[in-house]
Amino acid sequence: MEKTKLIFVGGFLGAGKTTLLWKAAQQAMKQGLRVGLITNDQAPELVDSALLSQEGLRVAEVSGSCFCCNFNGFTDAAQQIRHETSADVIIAEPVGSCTDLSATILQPLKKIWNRDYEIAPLTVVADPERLTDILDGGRAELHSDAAYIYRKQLEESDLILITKTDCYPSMQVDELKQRTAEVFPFATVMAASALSGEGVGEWFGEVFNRSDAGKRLVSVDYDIYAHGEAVLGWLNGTVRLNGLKMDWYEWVGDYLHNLSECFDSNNYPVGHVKVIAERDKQYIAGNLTGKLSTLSMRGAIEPCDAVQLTINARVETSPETLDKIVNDTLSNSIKNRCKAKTVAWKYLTPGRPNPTHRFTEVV
Ligand SMILES: Nc1nc2c(ncn2[C@@H]2O[C@H](COP(=O)(O)OP(=O)(O)O)[C@@H](O)[C@H]2O)c(=O)[nH]1
Ligand SMILES: [Mg+2]
Repeated sequence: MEKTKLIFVGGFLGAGKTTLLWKAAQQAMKQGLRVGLITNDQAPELVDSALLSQEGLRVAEVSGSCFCCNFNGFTDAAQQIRHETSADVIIAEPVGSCTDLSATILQPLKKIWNRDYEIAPLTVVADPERLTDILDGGRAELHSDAAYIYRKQLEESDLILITKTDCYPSMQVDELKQRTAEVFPFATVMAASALSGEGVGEWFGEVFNRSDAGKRLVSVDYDIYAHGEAVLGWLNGTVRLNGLKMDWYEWVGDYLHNLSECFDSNNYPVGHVKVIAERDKQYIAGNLTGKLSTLSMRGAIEPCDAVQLTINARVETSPETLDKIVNDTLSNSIKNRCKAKTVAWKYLTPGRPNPTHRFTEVV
């Protein structure tokens, strides 16, 4: 069996990783490639997996721990996809608050799994607004330790992909590319819109054809890293909503709007809040990647009386407070309209990262 190309797409929460996976997988399949995807989170009930599966893609999930701290969970998932589908390429999305991937994932893969996988350059996806603020020496509205993680992700990248280019004039994108290349001269800098697809093929071609992965190791202070992750409350939940025939697009929009107002008014910075409402093959997905102005929605469900709603929230507040806000807002939003039955519900603070491997030399 041929080697499978393994492409990692890192980058901070809300940067556009999952959307890129989805668009790149669609384009690659059109070229006749067999594609598998791997998502990752600290807890089960992933919106990303639900969303990608809704698109008919082969998705494996490593949940309960990040790839770095459960390296064998990652390789098990990759092996499963490789053997079930004879995948030509697997695209994997590590947790958005993870860094030090070169030392903890790429080097061990190059050393131990060289027979089965050819590793692509480590891509780090960056949202233009947050990236600009970081280049300006700011914190992108994040806690300083979370901003530290953001910078480390960029520092260790082989390739920085500026995303969401459809939202900005091309001159502004070109300027940002140039500034990024000056600050991170070792990385290839590219730009794309995963939403429109522009630039995605070029990025995919670049990483698919290159195998200079994890060219550098960066020094990461695990105390700051651990604290940068621990300032975020983490909540993953799934509920079944039953009610009268509802306009679910409007309901999901109202719910996210109310949640966002609550986070903003309390000054709890949002890493990423995403929800997906599913009914058979139909879905509505909603996202917040910062303040209320970042709210976006897509998809459609015909009016019906029951959906399954999955919520993933990473917000700078305690998990208990996050749980209370998400729950109270849910209760207020469904009042007199429908009933909620909990399928799964978990809130936590990520533990201190404790990688399975941490190489100190480039392989
Ligand atoms: N306009 C625009 N929005 C995007 C693009 N890529 C992602 N997004 C939006 O950014 C938000 C976060 O995207 P997601 O892929 O879930 O980010 P992740 O947390 O890095 O996986 C969602 O609302 C997406 O719809 C893009 O290229 N253009
Ligand atoms: Mg994602």
